[in-house]
Amino acid sequence: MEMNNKYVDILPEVENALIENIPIVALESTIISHGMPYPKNLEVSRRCEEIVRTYGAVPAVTAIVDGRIKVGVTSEELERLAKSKDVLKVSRRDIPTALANGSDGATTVAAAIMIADMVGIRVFATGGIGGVHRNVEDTWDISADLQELERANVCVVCAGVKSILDIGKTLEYLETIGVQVMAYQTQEFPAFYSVESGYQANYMATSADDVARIFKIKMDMGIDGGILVGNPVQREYAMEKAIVDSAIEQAISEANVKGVTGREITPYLLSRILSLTDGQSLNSNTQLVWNNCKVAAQIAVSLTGITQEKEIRQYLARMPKP
Ligand code: PSU
Ligand code: MN
Repeated sequence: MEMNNKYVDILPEVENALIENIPIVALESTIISHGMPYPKNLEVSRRCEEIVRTYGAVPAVTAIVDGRIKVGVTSEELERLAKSKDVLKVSRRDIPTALANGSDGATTVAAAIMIADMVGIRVFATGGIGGVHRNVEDTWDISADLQELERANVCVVCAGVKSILDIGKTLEYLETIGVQVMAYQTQEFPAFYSVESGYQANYMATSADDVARIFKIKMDMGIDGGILVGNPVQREYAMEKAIVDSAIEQAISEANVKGVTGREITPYLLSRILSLTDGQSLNSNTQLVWNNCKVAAQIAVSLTGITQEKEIRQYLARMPKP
């Protein structure tokens, strides 16, 4: 997808990395503004950036600040996204509205990978992605994250999906839209807080190089769309299934009673699970996000080694300089 840079600010470090073919990992910001409480969210996202750097890539948090799309944020902007109560949750549909109104917006996975694809960033890390909700028959609630994976040429590293969602239906949906789902160094697609979900991934990726070489072939062939890598939480930080399940059941039934729906439901469930597990889930959430940043950076490094990324240079050449 082409983009008009009239609306986009690429941080100089990220722009330089694009020009020089230096590995980059895009990161979302809904997890910062709506997924974790302050100040833990700031601490976690700063560490995400550090980890990406440690493994040889440049981090690029995507967000909207004062109605401008940011690819890479400054330290001050990150702090504002973490602290402010006035940050919209922005998915694909919300981007033009947020820009028109000069809003601050935190990007979901959908918005983040759409933006990454526009500028030519090929690897992205998060905690968990959205998916098909459990009561989809009644609500038709399917996260826009899935459809964006059909379009954006981005490798998405996550720890699977939370069982607030219907994991089986989420995987079926991804199959229907042609998204390759890999489990990283394991057979099963992970379930965020737990290593096992009971569902096999379509492919077991043996290494970052393995993911990168497959992604490169997909790009060489012009097959649009992302690939999804499920990187399980480290066993020592996984949560006991019974504890997670009961917190999730309770959170979902509370949401039903309160009539929480639409864009509010995911943040509502995430924050309820957090308090119902006494913050225990926050620690596991934190660790798995960091682990995903590491693997994403390794994939980005591997991919950069085998790609020319001509299209990135073409994109930058198109951009009118002010
Ligand atoms: N699931 C999680 N943690 C998260 C999210 C989902 O386990 O932080 C966030 C991500 O930003 C994701 C978004 O893109 O919620 C999905 O929201 P929705 O279900 O409204 O599409
Ligand atoms: Mn939804």
